[in-house]
Amino acid sequence: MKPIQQIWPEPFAERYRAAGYWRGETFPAMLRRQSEERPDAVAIVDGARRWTYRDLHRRAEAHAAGFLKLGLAPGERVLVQLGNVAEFFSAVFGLFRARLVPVYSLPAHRLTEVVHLARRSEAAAYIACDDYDAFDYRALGRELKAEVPGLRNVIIAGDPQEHLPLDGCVAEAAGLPADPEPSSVAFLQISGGSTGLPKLIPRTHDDYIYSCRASNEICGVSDRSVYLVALPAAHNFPMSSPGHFGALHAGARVVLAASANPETAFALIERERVTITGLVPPLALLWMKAAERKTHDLSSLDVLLVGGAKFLPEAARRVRPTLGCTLQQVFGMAEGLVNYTRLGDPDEIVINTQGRPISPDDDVRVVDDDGNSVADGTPGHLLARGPYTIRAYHDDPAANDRSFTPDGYYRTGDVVRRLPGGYIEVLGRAGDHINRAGEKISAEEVEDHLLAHPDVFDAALVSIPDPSLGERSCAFVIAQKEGMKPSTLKAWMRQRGIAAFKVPDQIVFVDRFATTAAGKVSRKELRAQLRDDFLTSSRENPA
Ligand code: AMP
Ligand code: DBH
Repeated sequence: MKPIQQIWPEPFAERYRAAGYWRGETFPAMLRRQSEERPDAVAIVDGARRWTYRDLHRRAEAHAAGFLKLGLAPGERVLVQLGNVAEFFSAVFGLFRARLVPVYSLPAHRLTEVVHLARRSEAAAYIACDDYDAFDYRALGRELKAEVPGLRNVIIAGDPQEHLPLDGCVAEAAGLPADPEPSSVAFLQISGGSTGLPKLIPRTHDDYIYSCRASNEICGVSDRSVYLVALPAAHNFPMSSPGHFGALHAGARVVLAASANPETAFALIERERVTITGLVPPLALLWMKAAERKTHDLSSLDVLLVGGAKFLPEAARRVRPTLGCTLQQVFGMAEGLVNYTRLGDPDEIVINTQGRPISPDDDVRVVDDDGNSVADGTPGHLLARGPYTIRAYHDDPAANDRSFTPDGYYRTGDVVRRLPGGYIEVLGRAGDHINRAGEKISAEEVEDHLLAHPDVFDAALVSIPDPSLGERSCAFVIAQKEGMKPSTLKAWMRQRGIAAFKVPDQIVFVDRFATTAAGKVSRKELRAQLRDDFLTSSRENPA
């Protein structure tokens, strides 16, 4: 088994400890502390289920012992693909307590993604819901086990069929190992990434808890807060910005929404007196529109965080008038760096910028193509290093070479402008990925799938501006045969076992791709050119 680690050079680690960012806290210790300080406070609300901090702690301890009894050994990795259900928390805190390492997968992932994550992390077990959002994860678990021989156990929340029931993975908590080291990796988070399949991001207890704790301060989260998890719980944004882990760190209440649609979410806001939540821009637009009908009492909502993709100023301006709460823009990434507009910031800042970094020790640089710093106000590539930004992905030397500078900065891939006060405006990105409503899609990965079709000669995937999604994906395809239809190719993509958000929104068949005089064109240039041609021609022919 390859070791999992995340190492900052010692002088940096020393400074982060001395400055009080890394305090030696761990996730198991955090939950134990809450269960002692506020045993009867409600920690998790999932439909009619309400778990107090004591309940959550007891369940996590019992699972920790149960997982070890199954034969899972401390240090082993466990792929977790649970929806927004209470079991996400008992299972993940159980894994932390047993020194097992959760690897997060999103509910939208299908066989291709889970096989990749399980192989790359060398996962020994898989934990999923029986059925979630009309998809049967038991069948997925069956296929996964067949594909990845090292994966020994499939554990299911709900009706397990032939698999192991999560409910049954419990044992007497006596004899559990000591808490993990604060500097050890707590879990593998995943990156949407711009090339290929998701990359694995090792985050330590120290660094991640710091980002949650500091986010709480910036977003005003206290033990009186109620945080609604509207986005998928495994995503870095609702997990840490300030997210459900931030909320639990503060002793607040976490309310789980099975769907982020306004009908479901508004009813929960009213019932649970939700004070804070986070959304991607297309959902924020939907909520603002739905709120005009005033069907529910949203008066408890203090703060709405919007991020994951650019929230346009015109939309940002409408948050307070429609939803009656304060907007915080958040620009973050699973690799670390998170920026927020602050609660007291003037409207101009909140509406027009994506915020400024959490930490005084977030070292951000904006550079030109040659790596030289550019003046404030000038667009450039954003680089970051700091007390909660990783220095390396897990087991991916090629990505590490591309994504980190020799002196340890993470190349975010984002093109930004730095404004007075250190605020950042996101202008776009350098890499070829599509940011579809906050879901990052790698052009390369989808092109690879398209090329696997026997009648596809070549394919290029590009992003097209979209009024509701922000961006949608458009595949330009050269077919080998006449008469192929976009709907047939889409249907074929859908059954390839990939997350549905990766299926191109639009497919345009073309006869050939233009090449330069030398007969060569990089895929990057090709995509840019196809996109520009498409946008120009659709302006000329608005039909
Ligand atoms: P990931 O690496 O999958 O966690 O995705 C992080 C990326 O999402 C960032 O590098 C940005 O490209 C994008 N992103 C996140 N928040 C924002 C935002 N508020 N505005 C624009 N882009 C964002
Ligand atoms: O898009 C993201 O990955 C993201 C957005 C906002 C994120 O990871 C975060 C806040 O922490």
